[in-house]
Amino acid sequence: MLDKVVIANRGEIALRILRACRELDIKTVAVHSSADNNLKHVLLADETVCIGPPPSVDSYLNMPAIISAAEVTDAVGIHPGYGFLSENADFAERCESSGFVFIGPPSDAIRLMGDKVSAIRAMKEAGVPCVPGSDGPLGEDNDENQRLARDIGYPIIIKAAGGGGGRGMRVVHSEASLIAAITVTKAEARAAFDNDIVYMEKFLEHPRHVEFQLLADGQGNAVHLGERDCSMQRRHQKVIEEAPAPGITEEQRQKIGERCVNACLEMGYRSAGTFEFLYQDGEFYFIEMNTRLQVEHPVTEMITGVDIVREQLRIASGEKLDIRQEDVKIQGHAIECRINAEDPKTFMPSPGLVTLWHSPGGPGVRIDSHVYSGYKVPPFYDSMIGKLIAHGHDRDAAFARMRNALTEIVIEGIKTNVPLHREIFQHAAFQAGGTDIHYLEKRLGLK
Ligand code: MV4
Repeated sequence: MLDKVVIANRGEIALRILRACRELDIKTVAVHSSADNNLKHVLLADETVCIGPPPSVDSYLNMPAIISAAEVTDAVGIHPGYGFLSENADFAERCESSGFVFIGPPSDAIRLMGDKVSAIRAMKEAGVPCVPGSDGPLGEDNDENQRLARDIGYPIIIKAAGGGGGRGMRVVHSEASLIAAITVTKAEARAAFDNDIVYMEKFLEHPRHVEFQLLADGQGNAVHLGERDCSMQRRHQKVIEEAPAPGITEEQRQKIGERCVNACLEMGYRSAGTFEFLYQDGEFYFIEMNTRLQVEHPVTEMITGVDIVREQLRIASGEKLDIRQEDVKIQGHAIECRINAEDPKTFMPSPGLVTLWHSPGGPGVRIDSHVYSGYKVPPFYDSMIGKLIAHGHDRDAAFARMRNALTEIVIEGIKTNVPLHREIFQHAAFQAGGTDIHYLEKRLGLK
């Protein structure tokens, strides 16, 4: 097993990684910015290194500072968490070339999936169902692009190969605006990603966002841990996630899960990974793969009993997966509310001193948060300050526990989106399950 790991992240996920390390007797190094001396995992870590001033570019995105911290502490591995450098292939490569284990996939897998055109090509070859669209990048020929769009059928969407997560895309409803849309999307993509390659897909108008969790050991073994529904989102920020996805049959799960396993094996994938699909009218369409641990991984942990961070650490230390697909059993239902330090009406960030933090509890209730009474939320980073997760024997039971927990939780001193969650859990359509990616924004009156 790895002897010592640098946790190259902050907040709740840094604490989550620290806990997994402790269970495996791995020593921890918390690297942090000068704004984060009082983070819970910094207080708990075996060693700490301040790697720079508050702005992320100078600290959590500062590759030489993180690698130097690993060197001076004699660490063996580096866990990037999510966000920051977690999907930066150059960082993964620099970790490895400096002699450290990057706790994630091989850098070439990150690079392959970071380019959405090469990702889709790899998925098609592995038999993963994709959205009807251009076979690769769009060329310069306007007539040909118009023919392609007509064949696919409007509306279509133009997406940047270097984009993802909602960046660099444009919907086109008719031929009149196609050529201009391609030109503008290419220009924006060149400016944002230094890569003007774009591709075309059929635009699905009312899909759900359903994603599959994978684990692979890079030694010929891979399993899927079923799927999550992440359709409850606002401006590409997920608000509530659940597992399993309402209405997905065991047959669909095994069929799509098996294709994802196959894709992992074919590309020599290692560590945790997520296959994002759009799900509409009973069909799955792959859109992107995330090559990191995800925020919403706990809902999968709750329904499978698999500790995903523990498995990442074991795999990174060279151990084989000891979970077989037939051992993965989905038990009950889990749901997660992201708790943000923000105004529940305007969504403006609300950093500051948390004067009182009271966690809910009881059977099937889990809180992943670094916040405590007296903690000051700094203004420099993402506003997510924790996750509340409820598990039950079925969806209704999980909902009942979540409603209780949302009633019990007390956070004073800053504004949070807890009141918004309390309201959403009264929505009949959400309670019925299967609402699409536009539901929440419509209900919030933003569309
Ligand atoms: C789409 C789509 C409809 N049709 N692709 C947005 C984020 C990025 N991961 C892909 N996205 C979308 N791609 C086709 N062909 C609709 C979206 C989309 C979306 C997807 C998942 C979750 C939330 C979303 C919100 C708006 C649009």
